[in-house]
Amino acid sequence: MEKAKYIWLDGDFIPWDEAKVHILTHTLHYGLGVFEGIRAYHCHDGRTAIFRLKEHIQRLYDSAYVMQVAIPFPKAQVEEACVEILRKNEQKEAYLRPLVFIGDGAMGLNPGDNPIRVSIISWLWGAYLGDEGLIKGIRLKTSAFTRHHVRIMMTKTKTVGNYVNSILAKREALQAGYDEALLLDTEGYVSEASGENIFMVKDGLLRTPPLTSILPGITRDSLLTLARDMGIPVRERKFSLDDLYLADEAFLSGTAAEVTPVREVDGRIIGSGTRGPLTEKLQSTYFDVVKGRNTTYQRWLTFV
Ligand code: PPE
Repeated sequence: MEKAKYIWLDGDFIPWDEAKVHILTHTLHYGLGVFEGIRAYHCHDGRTAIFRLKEHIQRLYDSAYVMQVAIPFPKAQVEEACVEILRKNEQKEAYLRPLVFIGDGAMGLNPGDNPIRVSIISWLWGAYLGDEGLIKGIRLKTSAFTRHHVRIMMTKTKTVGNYVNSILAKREALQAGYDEALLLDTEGYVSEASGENIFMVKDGLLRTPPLTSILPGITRDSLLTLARDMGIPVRERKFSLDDLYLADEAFLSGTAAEVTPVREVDGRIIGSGTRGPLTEKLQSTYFDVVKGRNTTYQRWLTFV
């Protein structure tokens, strides 16, 4: 990763190399922390726009609220810091990572009154699943690990510790020669990938699992809005692996992964084995929106 000049930590911009924490940092030991991933794009007119900043920061505060982690900054200040860090780092395009964590003080499972700390990091992050993946599609493997159950984890939060489940699944997929892992829910229905939501297309119908026990993806929400506005029929309902194997098209959505086509699942070729036509349409519309070429959705952009 290429270093930027500054990192925002607890209200101040400090040099990248000085953004360090103590080894007793509570989150390091027990995994209670919340985070976000946000992208800023270099627009066609030369400006930089952060995509759906308000929604990402709202989800950060929602995650923190559910996990009873009191963020010691007003939302507006964290939003402003996301804008400001891009200016300070002179980045036209970046991935922003706000992270809320519990600092050092008491050890043990009850964090007591350890300080709640907030940082924002910005760095250049290319295509999450590869440039080729964006065009040709990736190979997905169903994981032996099940997605978190709603009585085990707060599945709608972006909690640090939740991602151990994702890491286990991702590594398993990579070790088997696949690009990404698909996780099923505790009933065995398709839920989401290690770091993305999933969509499938069958007979012109766009399908995605409901928000029962998955991360309410902001990219997912954006694509559902775009699809509905384009007149594409959409259904948010559970589906099984055999539904997915028989799909005409499939793709993953996420801030990092953007819209990545899926060309194979567990050895079954999906549709024509390449990026499908509806996937391509949604993908190109998504890129037009985030890069400010499509002005209909300019309400989603925060210009830096
Ligand atoms: N599900 C999971 C489990 C998930 O982590 C993400 C984002 C999504 C769905 C899609 O959410 P959204 O970005 O709001 O559309 N994953 C982030 C983390 C990537 C990482 O490796 O770190 C991301 O895409 O930023």
